[in-house]
Amino acid sequence: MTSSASAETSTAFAGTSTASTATDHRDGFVPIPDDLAEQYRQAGYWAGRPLGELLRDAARQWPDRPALLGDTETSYAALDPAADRMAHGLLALGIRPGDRVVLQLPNVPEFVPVLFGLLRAGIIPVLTLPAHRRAEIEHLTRLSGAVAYVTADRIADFDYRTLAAEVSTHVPALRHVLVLGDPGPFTDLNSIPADGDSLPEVDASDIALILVSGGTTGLPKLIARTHDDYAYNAKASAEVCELGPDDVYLATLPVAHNFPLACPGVLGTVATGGAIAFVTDPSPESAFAAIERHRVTVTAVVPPLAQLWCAAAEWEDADISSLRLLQVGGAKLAEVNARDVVPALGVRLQQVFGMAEGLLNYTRAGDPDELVCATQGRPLSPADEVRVVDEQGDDVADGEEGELLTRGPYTLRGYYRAPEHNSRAFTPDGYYRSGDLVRRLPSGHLIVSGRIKDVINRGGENISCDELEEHLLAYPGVRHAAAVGLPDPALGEKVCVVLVTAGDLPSPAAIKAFLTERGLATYKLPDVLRQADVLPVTAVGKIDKKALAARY
Ligand code: OOB
Repeated sequence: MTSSASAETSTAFAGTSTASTATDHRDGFVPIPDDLAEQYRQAGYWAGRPLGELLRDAARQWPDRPALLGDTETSYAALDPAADRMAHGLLALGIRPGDRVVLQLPNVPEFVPVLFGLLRAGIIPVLTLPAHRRAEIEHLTRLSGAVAYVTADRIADFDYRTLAAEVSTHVPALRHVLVLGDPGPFTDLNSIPADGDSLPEVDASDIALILVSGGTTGLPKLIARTHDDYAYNAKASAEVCELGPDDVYLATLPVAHNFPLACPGVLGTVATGGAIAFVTDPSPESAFAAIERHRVTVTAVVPPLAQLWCAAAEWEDADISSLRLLQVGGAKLAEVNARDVVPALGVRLQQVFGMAEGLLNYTRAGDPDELVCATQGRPLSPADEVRVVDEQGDDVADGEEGELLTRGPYTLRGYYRAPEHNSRAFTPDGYYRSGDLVRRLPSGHLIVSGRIKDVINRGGENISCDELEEHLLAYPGVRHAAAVGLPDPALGEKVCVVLVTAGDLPSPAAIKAFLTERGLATYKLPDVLRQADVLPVTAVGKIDKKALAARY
């Protein structure tokens, strides 16, 4: 067995004291200031251990327990050396510690040894989603300065080797393409694992991996997360979800996303010795079958999927009684839909309001139903600092709406290589401006009431899309609702409402009467009403408002 930390072989993976070069991976990284970092260490939030050690520890503590569930089962004792072999193989190709590698894999068990291999080699994965295409992959490859691209041959009917060929042509710095499955003209990922004596020493305060921002405007941004901060993110999340070695986590959302990756997701499950199962298709048919087969206990979904699962529970025969916790987050779960989850699926509901940038909010096991259904949880860490501020940046009282600003032991201080954007996205004292509008209850629970960007400005009147959608969802037969602003010569923007309904589209007059009946201001009533079979969604499954607005 190889050792993960050997002082003699510590090479290019240097701390801040080493002079940086133009390609140094820390160029453009904004660390947490030293004095605060020291406090986080003192308080035990940062354990000073690299993420790769999570798996090492699990293999020591639970060698015979299953780690990965697929067609075959992989124990922790088998997974640990598989990750080492991947690390050695990557280094043997000439990829060095500190180099960036764009990782784009579907939800398959192989994702785990590849991720841990990269982490143990000190190579920094840029975690992209299967739904990303040329524009995003090229942009992320260039911006991160990646030297390699790890992908799959095909996912559904899309051929990623074609995408790899295009990206390689346009980004000459990309030296390697490694493919899981049939490699075509590229390198077979499964042919690279190798033996070796020692792996580089990895500094826990250094960048472990890079997440991609979920922002719905502009090009995606890079979020560099350190070993220290991300290990805390995963472990503290596992604690809140009471994960243990008997749990089976189902990766339903794309695993490269922060939510299924570390909230507590794959990494939190590894940290607590549980097993991980995977589905590439989150539909009730496929996910329920996986839940039954692997006796899944925990999974995470976005609100539209939660709704779909609730409806499907009526007709699907699969036995999903092993599921104890359904985490729902990524977008606002309307209270009416939250109330359906427990009776429809027979699970505990947990709302999760998180962001790749850091801050996570969870409802807790002991919270009364009222808080679980009507709020998006409260901050994970006692060290999370949350401010709710008005347009002038002044704190508002509890219960009042304002923008959520945050900093803390696992929240970024700046996007990677984005100094110009950072000057707007952070306050001078380091708070991240989330762009989310929230109300804070005296208990600390937050209610997401909208997004600064997700507002329609109708002739100077601001309309929160979330608020309008919540009302529309209460209309009988309305399954999904989305409000978007459409350009209007007189008003600037007009309110367009798109509904997915069980039967015929209600008439505009009926909708207006219904909303008026619910006490909604006249200016919030839709100007345009449209019907859709499905709403377009972003890579992680949220309603894609940009695409929707472009449709009408
Ligand atoms: C998660 O992360 P991202 O980075 O894809 O998106 C973050 C944004 C938040 O700023 C907020 O606008 C929205 O998504 N959001 C929610 C929400 N959870 C996220 N809005 C309302 N209610 C919620 N429960 O989406 C994410 C990361 C980790 C865990 C969970 C979600």
